[in-house]
Amino acid sequence: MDANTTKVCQIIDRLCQLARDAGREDLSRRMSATRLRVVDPSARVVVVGQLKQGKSQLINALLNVPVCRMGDGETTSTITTIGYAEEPHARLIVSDSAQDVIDSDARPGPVQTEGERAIPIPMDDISRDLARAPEAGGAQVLRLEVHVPSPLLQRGIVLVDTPGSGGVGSPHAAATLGLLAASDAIIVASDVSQEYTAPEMSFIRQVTELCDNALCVATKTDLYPMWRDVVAADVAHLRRQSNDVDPLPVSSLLRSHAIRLDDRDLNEESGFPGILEFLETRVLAQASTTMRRLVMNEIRSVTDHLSLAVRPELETLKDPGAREAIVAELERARTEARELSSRTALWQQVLGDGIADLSAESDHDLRNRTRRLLKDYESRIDAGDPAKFWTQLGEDLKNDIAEAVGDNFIWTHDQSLAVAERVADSFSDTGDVAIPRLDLAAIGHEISPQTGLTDLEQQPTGVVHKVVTGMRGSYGGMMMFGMMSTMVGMTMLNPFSVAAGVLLGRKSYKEDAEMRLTRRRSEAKMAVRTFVDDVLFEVGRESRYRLRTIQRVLRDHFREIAEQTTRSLTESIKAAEDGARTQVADRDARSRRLEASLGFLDEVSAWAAGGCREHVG
Ligand SMILES: Nc1nc2c(ncn2[C@@H]2O[C@H](COP(=O)(O)OP(=O)(O)OP(=O)(O)O)[C@@H](O)[C@H]2O)c(=O)[nH]1
Ligand SMILES: [Mg+2]
Repeated sequence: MDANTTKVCQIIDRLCQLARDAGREDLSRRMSATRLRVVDPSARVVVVGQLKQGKSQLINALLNVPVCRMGDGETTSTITTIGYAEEPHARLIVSDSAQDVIDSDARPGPVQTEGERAIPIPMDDISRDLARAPEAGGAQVLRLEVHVPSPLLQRGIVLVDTPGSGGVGSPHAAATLGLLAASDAIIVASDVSQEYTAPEMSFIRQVTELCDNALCVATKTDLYPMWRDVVAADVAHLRRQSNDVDPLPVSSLLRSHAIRLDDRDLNEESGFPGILEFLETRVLAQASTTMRRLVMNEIRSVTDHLSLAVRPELETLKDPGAREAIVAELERARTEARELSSRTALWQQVLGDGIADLSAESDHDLRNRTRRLLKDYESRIDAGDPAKFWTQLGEDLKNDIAEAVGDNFIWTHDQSLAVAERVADSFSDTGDVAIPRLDLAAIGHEISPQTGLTDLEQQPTGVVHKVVTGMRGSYGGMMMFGMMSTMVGMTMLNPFSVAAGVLLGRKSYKEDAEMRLTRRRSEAKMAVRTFVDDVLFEVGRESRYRLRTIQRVLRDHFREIAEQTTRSLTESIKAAEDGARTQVADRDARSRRLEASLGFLDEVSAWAAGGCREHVG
């Protein structure tokens, strides 16, 4: 803990004590939560990409510890978080709730309050495939948490290795935009064996829209001598998309050799210093600024609450004769309290309307996107014989739908932030209102940087929907590319029936050919439409659930602020009355105590305000 952190903690501890003395457990709880953030800051960096792009080896080489399962025959099957601990240890986090099923849209509400259970796992076992570990006893494996001593992790970085996306038959393998929306930085890995593919390009676009800190790495440069050409082509693709990101060429193999041989030049050549610089100057720096601002805001707000109770009492103690002034003060406080409650009604309306509108608009947005796609695909089918390009068509549709759903997610995410801001605005007169960090992924949990991994992973929301079971998992946190098992069903549905033609005579075969083509086309269109409908249905339901959860988080957050303010005012009225009644003998001692507290509160308030200005402006 550095000197600054120690100072902040001391201040927080004293505020906690003052809050408890004043009987305000609500405020002391708020301070305790803040303290946790101060002592355990973390910036979550998620590594994503398609299958076998070298994500896991990149993490291992970065830390110089073999923490991630990797290799030709091995694959990352579980989301793995790697954080710091002096003693290496690992735990498997499994779901601990009997899923309660929502069987229809008409019965919304919290789908499940997901409990989690941690099962310690020997470090030797972390390279096993743990997705179906017997230790879990059949419960769903949510993630693997590994802790190792590493200077980089000690500074507050938590790395997250994700299963490669695009794996055939592994819909859950997709890293999710939900996970990404809740992360502090994203590293997108793609090896230099080939240029960016179309799905990778749309994914990179979505990632950069969702997260300010995105780094693209071009991996395995040692393996492909032509890597410079590939990277140049990638840059050209990115520029066409008006994306000014530059992929960073790296080689995990060279990095490992460099560390083993203690070879500086080789380390430079591996490209890893670039990743470290990214983590240092972008991720850690930004995380600490954000954290500082949040902490300062919390401290200032709690200080204000506490001063509110102390000041009136002190004033009446000093001048008990000023009855009129006291009455006026009480009146003012009461009016303020009443105003506040009318504002409360206003923000609740803003919130309710905002979410309801957003839900409808989000649905509309997705429908528009898919309608356009449907049209395109129908013209494609009409332009030829779908039997001939059916597999390709399915592949393209899968990617296009994933992109549309991803864009819809980002749009809805942005809009929900805007709703949060509007709600905060209707609060604005009551002082600084911290907008809760809208980790769409962390929703349903306490809002803190540590949470977030739980709600968004592959937890089934309890619905067993036969057709689209696969995509539900990844949509549980919105989807990326390559996730829809529905496509498996679609490719099996083959409109091209061979047997019939062989048995028919030549002439009649020719006559029938026209008819069969027409039938194939209409079957193909039907299949595409059914698929899109299934997607709309699932996504719509998931999206509504998410928005309801956002609404609940925002409502609780602002309600708490409103209640705290009302409570502070009530306490201040009471304190003023007490002050006027205090016996002359006790007055001096009480005044001295209150003055000391107030002096401290004023000082902290000014300090916190300074800190805020310093970093906000
Ligand atoms: N030569 C070379 N090979 C690499 C490098 N990075 C990864 N590989 C190889 O590429 C293969 C895949 O590496 P992983 O790290 O498992 O890739 P991944 O993206 O985590 O794969 P999944 O988790 O299955 O999606 C392994 O055989 C690695 O040895 C590199 O920098 N150089
Ligand atoms: Mg991997």
